[in-house]
Amino acid sequence: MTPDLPIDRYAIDGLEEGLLGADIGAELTTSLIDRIEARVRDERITSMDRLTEVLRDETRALIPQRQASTIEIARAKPFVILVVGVNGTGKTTTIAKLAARHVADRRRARVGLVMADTLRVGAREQLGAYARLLDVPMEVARDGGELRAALARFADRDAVYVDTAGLGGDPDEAAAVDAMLGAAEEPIARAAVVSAGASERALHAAWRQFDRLGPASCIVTKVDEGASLGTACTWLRERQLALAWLGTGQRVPDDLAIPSGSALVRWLVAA
Ligand SMILES: Nc1nc2c(ncn2[C@@H]2O[C@H](COP(=O)(O)OP(=O)(O)OP(=O)(O)O)[C@@H](O)[C@H]2O)c(=O)[nH]1
Ligand SMILES: [Mg+2]
Repeated sequence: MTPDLPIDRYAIDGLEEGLLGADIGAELTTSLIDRIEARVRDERITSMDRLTEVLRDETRALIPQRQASTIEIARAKPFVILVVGVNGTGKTTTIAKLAARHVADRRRARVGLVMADTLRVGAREQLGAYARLLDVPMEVARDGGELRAALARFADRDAVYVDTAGLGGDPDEAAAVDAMLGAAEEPIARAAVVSAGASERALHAAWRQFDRLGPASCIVTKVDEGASLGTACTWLRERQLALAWLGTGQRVPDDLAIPSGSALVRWLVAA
């Protein structure tokens, strides 16, 4: 025991080691440990249970929260959310998970799906299969005009999810989504999907695409595949992008988690 730290110094050192070992990176680890140490001192924390709670709180506080604009737009009816991301990150699966949750909601929310990826073979069939399973309507939109028409048909819906083609390295792809959003003439929230396994370099490249689309929130998928959440969390902090959901597996709708402090610690440290 050190005189100024009621909890054993070794417990905090162990925590620091665990965080560094989980690839959280030096910056995130230092911020977390500094904040935890200050609270241990100020609150005279003596139990490991309380230390775990503080770790959860502080981890949650480090990751950007939802921005006000998302809440504003959530009041719109229908709440339209367009999902963007690099190929194969889990956009369509995540939309299915979110739509299924909406449908299962006690309030029996009415959901609509729009497939705006008309390029990839099978994209329409994939979302269509989920639409049939969930018994919700799906529209296809090849451009802004068709998106506007689809949204008009979904005016009675509570929530509409718009799926898009995976963004590659070509900036014109993001420009095409941007043009479609402009032509839709409706308030549309954008959510970015990234995979937890993406490297720092890949996340920065993805941002070059997302930047012009101004996503208000982010969903980090594939946290179950063994990569630490650390790289994605550092990137979210840099971009001040709010973390809305975690994709924790392939099962629809089960494998979707709210990024609570305990979920974040679990997927950060247990990776
Ligand atoms: N382990 C794991 N697999 C996931 C998760 N989310 C999606 N997948 C899988 O990732 C693969 C691609 O998912 P899709 O939803 O088709 O990805 P997408 O971003 O829509 O792909 P494109 O439309 O081709 O760009 C599928 O095999 C999904 O089951 C997740 O959270 N964890
Ligand atoms: Mg897809």
